[in-house]
Parts: sequence; structure tokens; C-alpha cells
Amino acid sequence: MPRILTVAAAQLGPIQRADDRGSAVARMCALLRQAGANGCDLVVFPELALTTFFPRWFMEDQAEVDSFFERAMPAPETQPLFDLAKELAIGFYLGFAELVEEEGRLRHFNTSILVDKTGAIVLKYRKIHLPGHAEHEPWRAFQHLEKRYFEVGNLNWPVTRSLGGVLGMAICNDRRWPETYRVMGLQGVEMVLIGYNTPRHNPPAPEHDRLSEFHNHLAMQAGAYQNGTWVVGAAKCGVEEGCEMIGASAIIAPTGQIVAQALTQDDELVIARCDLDLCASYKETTFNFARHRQPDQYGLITARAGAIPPD
Ligand code: CDV
Repeated sequence: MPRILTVAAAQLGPIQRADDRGSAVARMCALLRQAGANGCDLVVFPELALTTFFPRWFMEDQAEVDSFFERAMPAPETQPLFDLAKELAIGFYLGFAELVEEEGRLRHFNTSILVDKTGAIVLKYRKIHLPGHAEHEPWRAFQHLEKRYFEVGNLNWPVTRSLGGVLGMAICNDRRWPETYRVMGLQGVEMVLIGYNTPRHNPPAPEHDRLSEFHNHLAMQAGAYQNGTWVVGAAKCGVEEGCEMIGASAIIAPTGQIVAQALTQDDELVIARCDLDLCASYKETTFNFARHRQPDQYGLITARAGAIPPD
């Protein structure tokens, strides 16, 4: 019997600042119902899926910043998502801003959770590659202040056995870095779940703008193929507070091929039947890590962050 996981990338259109969590959760519940009607086992929602993408604004009032964060998960506003998913027996990935007291202080993380079919949180991940900048840069058309509002995640990239496979998570900018997939690949991951918010315009490099969707798929397809894993990318997209973010949510096979992709920049379910056993022929041949990797030769990867070219 092949191990089929029917998965949906639940792309969300824009969430404006005036939209409350209740309306975001209602939209996600509508997508969950569609997923249930289509026999889905797992639904992947975007990064920071409960609010507008607030790092686009410079805010000095910490209470204003904190208003975008969740102090509990689930909380009264998010409980309906957990209840419906449990009723429909669907697992889900949810991205949100996490405010937690840890090590005796308040800490802010860009977080995702994996919830299984019983409604239990079975995996948590905190975003490690935080893009953008920490100080106000008024020359930009909009800010990208993830380095100001979040700490670097402290959970590494854990994977878990759930829903019949080995599942892991990443968040947005993580998908552009090969290390993300390889750390999970070394734990035998069979499906990597990724939510994202990707503005089309890149203020420091506007020459990249026309390639945004290409780079989105290029990175996820490479991560899938090179690690023999499925990859599911779910966007929050469309024009949010005047800032266009790309859609192109996609489900990618271990072959590196895109098997399903979003057509809109709005709420849309992208569905595929994913055979987890398809991972094996890549993990056991071309990317048989135990047989072919040479970790002794990779020391620079963990010893050095920035490139140092020769004199
Ligand atoms: N939310 C993100 O991490 N966005 C980045 C943008 C800023 C480049 C991304 O990698 O899509």
C-alpha cells in the first residue's frame, strides 16, 4: 500500500490591518471545509497567517508591536480552527507571531506549529533565517523589520513522525537556504511544510523583482530534489496595505517537479495526493547521504557565516 498523504497548500489573499483575527480564522475555516470535501489529510496555512504582515511598518510602541503577537495557542480567536480541524480529522500547519515568557523574559518569535488530526500540537518551529533589517530605513518603499521584531529561532529544525510520514517545517526566507532542507534531510524528512509572505518588490535589489516567482519555485524545487522530500509552500499574497506579495503556492515532489500550483493571488486551495514512498528512490540512490556525503569536507559551512574570497 503506498503511503498517500493528500495535502492542501491553503493560500490566503491579503489580510489588511483593520481585519481582525476572527475574519482570518473564518477564511481559514472555509478553506479547511473545502479541504475536508476534497479528502485532504493536511492543510498548510501561510506564515503569520492571523494578521497583516506587520514587519512592513516601523513601530516604536512595543505594545503596538505586541498586538500582532499570540500569547497562547490556541486562544479564543484561534480555537475554532482547532475545533473544526479535529472535527474534520485534518492536520494543519499554522504560522503566527509568538510572544512567550522563556528564560525569565518575554521573547518574540516567528513561529509555526503542526497540529495532528486529533487537534494536538505535535511540532513547533521558530524561524531561523530572519530577513530584512533592525533599524528604520525610510528610503525603502516599505520596511522589512523582522530582525527588529523577532529573535532568531532556538528550536533548530525538528522533524516528527505524524500523519503517516516524517514531517518538518520552515518559514518563508528559510526556503531560500539549502541548510534548512539538509538539516531536515539528515533526519529523514519526507515532507517540508513552508508558509511565506514574499513582497514582490525587493528594495535593496529591485532588479530581482521580475524573478520573484521563479526564485520562489527554484529554491523549493532544489530543496525537494536534493533531499528526496516533498515540499509544500503556502503564500499569503495579493495587495496587502498597498504592498504586493507573490502567490505561486506550490506542492513539489521529491523529483523536483511542481505537481500543483496556485493560479490566483487570493484565498485558494492547492491540492495534491502525495505518495511519501516516492522519497525512497531519491534517498536510496542519488541522495543516499550515508553513502555519498563527505561531512569531513564541509567544516566551513558551520564555521563561517560570510564569504571570505581569496586575496
Ligand atoms: N517573510 C519573509 O521572510 N520574506 C522574505 C523576503 C523579505 C525576501 C522571503 O524570503 O520571501
